[in-house]
Order: sequence, then structure tokens, then C-alpha cells
Amino acid sequence: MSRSSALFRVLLCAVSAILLLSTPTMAATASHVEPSPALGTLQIATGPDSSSDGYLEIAPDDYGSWSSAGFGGGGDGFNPSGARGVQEVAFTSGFFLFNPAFGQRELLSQNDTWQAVFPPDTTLTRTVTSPLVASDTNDDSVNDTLNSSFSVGGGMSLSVDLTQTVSSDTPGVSVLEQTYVITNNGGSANVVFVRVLDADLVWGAADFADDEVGTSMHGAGQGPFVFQQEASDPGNTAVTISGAGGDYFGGKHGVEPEGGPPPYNFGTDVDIWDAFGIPTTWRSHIAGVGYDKNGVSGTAPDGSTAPEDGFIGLEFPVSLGSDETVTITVFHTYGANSPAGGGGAPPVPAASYQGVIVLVLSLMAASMAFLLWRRRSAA
Ligand SMILES: [Ca+2]
Ligand SMILES: [Ca+2]
Ligand SMILES: [Ca+2]
Repeated sequence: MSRSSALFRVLLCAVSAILLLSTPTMAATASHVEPSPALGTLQIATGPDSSSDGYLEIAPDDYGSWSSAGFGGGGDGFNPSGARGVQEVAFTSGFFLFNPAFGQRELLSQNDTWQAVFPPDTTLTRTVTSPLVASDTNDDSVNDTLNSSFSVGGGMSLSVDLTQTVSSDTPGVSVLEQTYVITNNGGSANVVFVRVLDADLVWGAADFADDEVGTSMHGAGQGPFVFQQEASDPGNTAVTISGAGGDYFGGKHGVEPEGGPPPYNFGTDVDIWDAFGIPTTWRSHIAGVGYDKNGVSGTAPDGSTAPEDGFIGLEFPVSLGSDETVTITVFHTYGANSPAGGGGAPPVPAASYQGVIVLVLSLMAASMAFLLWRRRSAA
């Protein structure tokens, strides 16, 4: 054996030993994720004083969902303008994810009670890759921001970074802003996220069934939005969902839309899940108002049945190319029935602008061709 080959063997052994020692450590590090905080234990709030008008507190999970403590979650609480104090708002609030072409779906929520509403489904999986971390961004000693990451696997491969921040707006109004930065690690996919809010407001007659749902987005130039509020104190008690999304709906239990079934059910039910998105006849519809129209349902619109549960939703259709990253921002405005705090998202239909440009260029080309033809005809 030459000295060089002996040296080579020694080096090889050393490298192998280093690899053997380091590999398990690296694997353990890569697979180690701290457990998520127990639901409802990590809260963000707009400030230290819950007795001030506009105070908002929320304890969402790693996926940006939350729900009433009575339904297995950590809820939200809001103090509207006026004499009323903090009350819980949401029975459930969260995101559904659908890939309709492939029959894939997932409720992005940690709440086992909510998950149990749906039959077992393994078309998609979800995993928290970095649990919630809270921070105080305005130095008032109260956490106002949460950061987390999760992945969606099974039939897709998405990695998502989520930032959730609460802030005060005008007096009596606060905003939760949720930013989902979604990276598609798999093949291209046309997916739809449906944000749902089954609010149960009890500021008025302590009755969740007298809530009304509505929109005033048409002609407002603020993009799509939909709200739920106490009919007895509109605006102050409203929660508005907004963002650069697509269709909305506002349902009241028992009302069948003019376009046909399914009738609106309870807010936390299987209809959206079964339809792989907002049911066709619910799109851009408010119970008791109609399609593509501004208005509010009132407490018990025609066709509603007791208990007249109210709930709202807004979809975010996303075309995800392979290796593409897309950002969805969802706003919940508390204390106003229109978006606040940057929550207004005037639609920027890039395709339409492109369409207008193509039309103008086509008209210019046609005019030039016509002029040339006339010159040649004259000559
Ligand atoms: Ca703070
Ligand atoms: Ca409700
Ligand atoms: Ca109510």
C-alpha cells in the first residue's frame, strides 16, 4: 500500500465518521418542530385597556383560524363604540382550501371540534412547520403580531408563511390583517381559498339569530367586502371581511337563494365543504337582498327559519404556477361595515387592462390599415 493511498483511507474514514456523527443530528434538527401553543393561549390585542372603545383581542391558531371557546378554540373579543363592553364575535372563523379540479380540500384549522364537522378526508394534509411566535411591534407591552408557517401536502405541496397583526384605526374601529405568503413547491394548480366568518353577535338582545348580513361594495371602489352586524347598532357592531378576492356571500339560516339550492344552513356547516367552494347559487348573494346588490338582510329575511343564524364569506381564487409564490391578504375590520385600515382592496383586474390595451392597439392597427387602403384606392 502506498503512503498516498493510506492517507486517502485515513481521510475517507475521518470524513465517514464526521458524516455518521453529523447526519443523525442534522436529521433530528430538520424534523424537530416545537409544539404549537394550546388553542387560545396566545393572544394578540390592540392595547392594554379592554374597556376602551375599539379594543380588539384575538387568539388565532397557526393557520389563522379561531373559534369560540365553547367550540374548542380561543376566540376573539371586541369592544364597540358606545356603552357596550367586550363580547365574543366569532363562533368560527377560518380558511378553507380547495383544488376543485382534483377533488382536494382542507380546512386550515387546528380545532378538532370544527374538523369533526366534516367526514374524514385525506385528499390534502396540513402540518405546522413553525408554530406561532408573538411580538409587540408598537412597544405598548401587549403582543399585536403573530408569525407562523405551515405546509399543505398530500395532493399538493405548498409552504405558507403567515403574519397576523391587529391594529387600531379610527376611534372604535380595529383591524386584523392576515398575510399568507404561499409558495407552490409542486405542479401548477388553480386553487381557491374561502374565508368564512360565522359570527354570533350578542350585543343587542343577546341573540345570535338577530344578526344581519350585508354588503355595500357595489360602486364603492374598495374591492369585494361583506359584513355582519347587530341590526340594532349597525356599523359600531359590524365585522367586515375584505381583500383582493372574488365572490362573497352573506347567509341567513333557511333562506334559499333566488338561483336555487342549497339553502343557507348554519354558519358552521358542510355546504361549502361539499361544494368545493362557495356554492354556485350563493355567489355575490346576500340573503333577503339578492345578487350583485347592496343591502342588508334584516334580522329575519323571507324564507329564513329559526334560529336565523347569520354568516359571511369571501373567496380568494389563486392560480399557482410551479415554484410560484403568491400573497393573499385578508382583512377583518371590527367596528365598521366597510373596510378600514388598508382593508379596502380596489380590484386591479390585470387581465382587463391587458384587454383594453389589446383593443386599443387593434383599433389603431385597423385605422392605419384602412387609411393605407384608402390611399392605395385613391392612387
Ligand atoms: Ca403592541
Ligand atoms: Ca352566526
Ligand atoms: Ca345578535
